[in-house]
Amino acid sequence: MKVNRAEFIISAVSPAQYPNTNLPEIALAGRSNVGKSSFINKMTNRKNLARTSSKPGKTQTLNYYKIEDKFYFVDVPGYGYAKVSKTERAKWGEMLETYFTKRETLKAAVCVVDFRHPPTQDDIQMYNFLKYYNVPVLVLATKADKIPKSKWNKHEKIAKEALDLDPSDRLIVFSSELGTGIDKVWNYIESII
Ligand SMILES: Nc1nc2c(ncn2[C@@H]2O[C@H](COP(=O)(O)OP(=O)(O)OP(=O)(O)O)[C@@H](O)[C@H]2O)c(=O)[nH]1
Ligand SMILES: [Mg+2]
Repeated sequence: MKVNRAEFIISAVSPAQYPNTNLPEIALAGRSNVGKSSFINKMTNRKNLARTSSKPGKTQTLNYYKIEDKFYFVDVPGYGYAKVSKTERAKWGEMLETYFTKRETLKAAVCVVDFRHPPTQDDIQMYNFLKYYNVPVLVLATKADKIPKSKWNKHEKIAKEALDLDPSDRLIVFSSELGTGIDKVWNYIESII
């Protein structure tokens, strides 16, 4: 898909604020600072559509981006960020649970993991949570530019094994720096929306 139109729509916290257009949605899930917002920018060929930061915890709400009037990317706040209070964490959990379990227009979750390291306990938990609620998952192993290509196969195998990846779910190696994997991700998105 060649993206001509991509626009920020709303920062939502509760279902009343979700758009009611019935367009399909693809949500980004992953550890804070892993590269979810950078993924959205790379896919839409925009520098600053989704706010990115070297400081973790930038995305705090469900941020909706409408792509070509065809679907939404939903940027979801990341997990594993230490400096949040118990109350904030509980609010975050409730917001995600409501979204992932009840949103009928949700077509798939992109589970973003850091390709340099094995998936964390939080990554595994998020993946299992999505599987439990029957959300189709694309595992996006990002920051691939940070490791040599000769190690990609090994890292891919480790990631799939750690997640116990369902044969119906795909893993795509990605880099927001180099654009690695963009075409594969577009093919995936176009096949599900
Ligand atoms: N080298 C490299 N750096 C990346 C890549 N993707 C993201 N980054 C960097 O990682 C940092 C975090 O990226 P974000 O996209 O803001 O991460 P996020 O997952 O949206 O983080 P939160 O909003 O805090 O949940 C930024 O400094 C990005 O430039 C990548 O593919 N390669
Ligand atoms: Mg973000």
